Amino acid sequence: MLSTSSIVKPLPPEWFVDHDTNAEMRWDATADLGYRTPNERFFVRNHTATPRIDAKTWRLRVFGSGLLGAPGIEQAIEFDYRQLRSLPGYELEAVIECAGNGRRLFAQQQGTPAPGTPWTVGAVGLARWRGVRLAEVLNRAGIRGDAVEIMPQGLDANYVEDGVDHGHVRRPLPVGKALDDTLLAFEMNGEPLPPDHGYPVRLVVPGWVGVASVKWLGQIEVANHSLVSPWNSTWYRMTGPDYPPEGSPLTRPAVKSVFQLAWDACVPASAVTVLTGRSWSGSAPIRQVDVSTDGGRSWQPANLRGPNRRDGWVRWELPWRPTRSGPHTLLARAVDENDTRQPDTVPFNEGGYLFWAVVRHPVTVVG
Ligand SMILES: Nc1nc2c(c(=O)[nH]1)N[C@H]1C(S)=C(S)[C@@H](COP(=O)(O)O)O[C@H]1N2
Ligand SMILES: [Mo]
Repeated sequence: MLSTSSIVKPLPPEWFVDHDTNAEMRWDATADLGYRTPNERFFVRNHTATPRIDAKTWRLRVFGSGLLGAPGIEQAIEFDYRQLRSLPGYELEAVIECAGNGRRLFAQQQGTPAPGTPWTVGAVGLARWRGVRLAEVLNRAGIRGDAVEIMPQGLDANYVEDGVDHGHVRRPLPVGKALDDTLLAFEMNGEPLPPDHGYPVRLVVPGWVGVASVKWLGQIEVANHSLVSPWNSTWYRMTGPDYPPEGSPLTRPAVKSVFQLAWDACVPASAVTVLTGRSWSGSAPIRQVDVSTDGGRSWQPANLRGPNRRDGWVRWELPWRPTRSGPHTLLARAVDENDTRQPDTVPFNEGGYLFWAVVRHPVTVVG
């Protein structure tokens, strides 16, 4: 077992790669899994450590200038766990992906390392989330027509970096997205949220970078003006020589593809191996996935399987019978229904966010 005390669930090394307070899912261990990622396999991204929260004493506080009320008096309303669970339920399936997923590839593929958790491509998972629509709660709290942004905040410990205390994890979200399809989730794949994934209640912001889906939710500020936190002003925005200095906070990641195969996997020569993988986009279903087994010289369309919806991913496969032994580079390139196609390279950004170029996956054909 890996020993990171910041995560509660077991992290067997055959399922996870240890990144200190974070745990990356190993795609090569997912061949037997269905469409959704089981809770015990789901990657964990913790700025600090998983807090243990008692649902009986837990409260969600909703407050701020974006709520109806008498002028000059701050409005605030609290919901407890039972009240929340008694509201009309809502379910959705959504991918949660860390904005830094693929960060290691800025170094490995483009020669420009970026600081931060060196994820390969396993900081992503898909679950069925059940809870209540955030719109339901905001409407009951009396959100004003001129509210602009909300700021959900976690109950985990303050995030301290290089001696600077940045406070609790919190990130502004525009009211439009909050009222559209954002969920206050208390179940993940039919079970109460596991501690590491936000128990008792987390936000799920479909199609947006993972950091928007604040875990262990304790309060939501609703404001009639725009809001700022380090999570939208310092981190989780694109900065660097190819980006305008003011930048803009990350919202939807673009298109990505992965093979469900170990890095440097061995594949038998003169036998058929069915290559399997998944592709997803933050904005639309996937139209097509092309696979190359010869380093990008020739491409063949993969067969798409099963569900293929916006906010989800699609499974695909392609049988491959290698004829030559030795090192090979596999590539998978997806295009979504908005015509967004994975590029060969992406411009560098200092945070190492949103690596969405085609991944060059090394394998060795043996025998
Ligand atoms: N309160 C809180 N919410 C959080 C985080 C955190 O550290 N604290 N990490 C965020 C980030 S960066 C990501 S990618 C997702 C990861 O969700 P998971 O750990 O359930 O996979 O949670 C987000 N919500
Ligand atoms: Mo993240």
